Amino acid sequence: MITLFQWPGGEGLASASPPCVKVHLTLKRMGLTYETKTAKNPFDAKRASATGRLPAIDIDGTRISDSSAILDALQERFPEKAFFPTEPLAAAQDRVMETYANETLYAFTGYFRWLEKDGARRFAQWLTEQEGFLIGRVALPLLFARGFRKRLRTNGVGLLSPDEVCRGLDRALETIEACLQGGPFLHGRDTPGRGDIAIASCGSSLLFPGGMARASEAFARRPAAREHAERVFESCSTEAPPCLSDVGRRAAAP
Ligand SMILES: N[C@@H](CCC(=O)N[C@@H](CS)C(=O)NCC(=O)O)C(=O)O
Repeated sequence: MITLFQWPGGEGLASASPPCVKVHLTLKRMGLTYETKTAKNPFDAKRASATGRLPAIDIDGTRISDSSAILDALQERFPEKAFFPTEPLAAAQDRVMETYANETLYAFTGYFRWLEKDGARRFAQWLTEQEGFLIGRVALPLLFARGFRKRLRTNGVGLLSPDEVCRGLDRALETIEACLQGGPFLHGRDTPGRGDIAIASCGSSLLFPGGMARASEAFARRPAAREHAERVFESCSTEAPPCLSDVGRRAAAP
């Protein structure tokens, strides 16, 4: 029995949270059956996860928090279904890219959701439409946004201007495209690894909900990175969310 505790999603994306999407895609690619429990507020998350953060997972009664620890546990528990590279150099490159997504791309996602003007307006609008947004007279996710903003400032990304973050995102997408030379997946591989999945999860979250202007512009300039994200979803038997294809359509429009 596998239960995934996650944040809500919508608009064709299983969760608005990149690490939750990462675990979804991994479970799908491994062909494992699981149920999901969706937190509506930080209290639900605190009950579900020792860290108060999601994703968390129950595998045969053991609760694990943190997406990378969850992928390790899945690989250990179901070695015959694991698909990550195991040859030492390829496995190391795969983990480096996963960490790059977890740290760098994830921080950019937070910036566009909580600090950049257009992105924060769209994300707040999406949040207000979610069930459980209000408890009593308090808009919980907005209180919870304070924690995110504080963490972004501590990490340094929250102190940057939108132009600086857009340049950083451009460089990150350029880096991803360089690592895609020679194959459909990172480092010339024919199948996705944990790095591919982590990057596609952050990429789709950067564009979620649809219409995030400046993140979309960055992706429109980097078609190989966007197409890679779509390919990763498909390789995990999951339809890519429209926020990814919309960028491609807009970029192709005269
Ligand atoms: N490194 C963790 C990050 C998990 C994480 O920060 N999740 C966010 C949502 S994307 C969360 O639950 N935040 C709640 C909070 O910070 O209170 C992972 O990969 O699972």
